[in-house]
Amino acid sequence: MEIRNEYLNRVYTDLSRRYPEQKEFLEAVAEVLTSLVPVVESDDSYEKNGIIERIVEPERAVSFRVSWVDDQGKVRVNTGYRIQFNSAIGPYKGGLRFRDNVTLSVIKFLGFEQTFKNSLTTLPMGGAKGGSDFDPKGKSEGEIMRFCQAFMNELYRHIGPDTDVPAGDIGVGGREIGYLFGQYKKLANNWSGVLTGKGLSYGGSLARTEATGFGLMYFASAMLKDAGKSLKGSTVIISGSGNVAIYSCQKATELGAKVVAMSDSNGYIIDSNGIDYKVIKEIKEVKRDRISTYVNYVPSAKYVAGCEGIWTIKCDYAFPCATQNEISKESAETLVKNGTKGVFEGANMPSTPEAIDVIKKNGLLFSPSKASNAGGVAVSGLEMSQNAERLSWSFEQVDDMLKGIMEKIYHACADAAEKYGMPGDIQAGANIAGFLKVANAMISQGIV
Ligand code: NDP
Ligand code: 2IT
Repeated sequence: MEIRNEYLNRVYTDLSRRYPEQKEFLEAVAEVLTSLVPVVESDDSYEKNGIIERIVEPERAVSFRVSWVDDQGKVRVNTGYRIQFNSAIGPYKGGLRFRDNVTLSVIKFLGFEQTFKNSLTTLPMGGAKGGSDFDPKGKSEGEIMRFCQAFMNELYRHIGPDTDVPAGDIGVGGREIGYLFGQYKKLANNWSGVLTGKGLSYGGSLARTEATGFGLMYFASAMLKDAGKSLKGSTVIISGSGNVAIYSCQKATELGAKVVAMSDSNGYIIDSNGIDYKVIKEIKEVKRDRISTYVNYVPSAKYVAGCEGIWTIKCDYAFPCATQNEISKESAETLVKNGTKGVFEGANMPSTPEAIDVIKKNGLLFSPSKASNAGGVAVSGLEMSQNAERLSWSFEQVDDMLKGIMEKIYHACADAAEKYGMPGDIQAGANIAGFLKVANAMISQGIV
């Protein structure tokens, strides 16, 4: 990996030497630094202030033991993480991921990305991420509650409503946030909006559950509008069937698109009549079952085992909403061959760098995750505002603000791309616009 600027390349090479095993983290850093070439070349204050060296190093990284007891009475141990990446523009903010493939590299990549994403939201939030290699799937309610409590027993000393405000991500939804919040409140002996994505009866914001998926479709609509296109009447694939995918499916359907395929980590379903998002909600949110059971509700649909095959289905627009690196170079080539006109990322870093290359070189529209999935954390920011003023806003009010924020993000990315000589490159525009606000705040605050 060679970045075409001596300063950026030097920082990246040094980082690769220090963390050779952190593949996901290095991939995320390379992606951002590559876009910053015209920025550091047009203004030497970033190099003079050591901004790139500082922005790739987390301000604080905590790793801790999480001990808990399973239903058989056996002691279990997992690793917990909280990476507080950057607090230049606001308190650390970002989700918690509970999944067996969580490593330090995964959490660092997510925390790094979160810093720029949160900057794009226009709200005052720094970047962080955390989680554990614990997977709630297949665990009992009691086991999940005890794990969340054990996790919070350590995490609580590192967070606070003006310090660091975690939320959900893969494997952490409303149920887990409830248990984490309950334990925080008990330990800290104070009620504060220290987590977002809370239940509506205890400080949660209306529209937070829907926000990432709805926001993704608002972003795609703004980008399509600029290109003289629309979701209406189009055919769409959405990978995953979790929080982001479900509400992407709902909003895409409401906007007149037909969602023909969705997946989980075991396989995917095809419903050429358009997937019924209410059935997916029932399967995933109520029954916590596998997507294969969709065919029991809609017998005309088809289930195929294995998840990468979802990208072989013909569609106008693809929305990867499951996990990192889920679209390989080969899958991207298949999408191109099938006449796909755009890829809009809902998951964090779902396309490999090689896949992005294929997508962009073939002239498809492409929106990077840090811009198009920022709706979730944006509404988390609105939840923090509501908690701070001890009020709650209506669904319509929050949804309207979300739509406005997503449109603003799209235009900020498009404008930055244009200004730095890469018109239409929303990936570069997102990295540049996200970076500038954080970097300029860091310069103003001195070497800390
Ligand atoms: P959920 O846990 O609700 O859902 C995750 C979905 O992705 C499930 O359908 C899961 O399948 C599938 N999945 C997970 N890992 C894999 C894998 N290795 N291969 C194939 N499928 C997989 O998570 P979210 O919907 O919240 O998160 C999805 C993505 O969106 C993540 O990248 C997350 O970082 C990102 N994101 C989430 C936000 C939020 O507000 N929740 C905000 C912005 C981004 P299974 O059921 O089999 O596990
Ligand atoms: O990746 C993300 O932006 C999230 N998981 C949401 C984070 C948040 O704080 O709401």
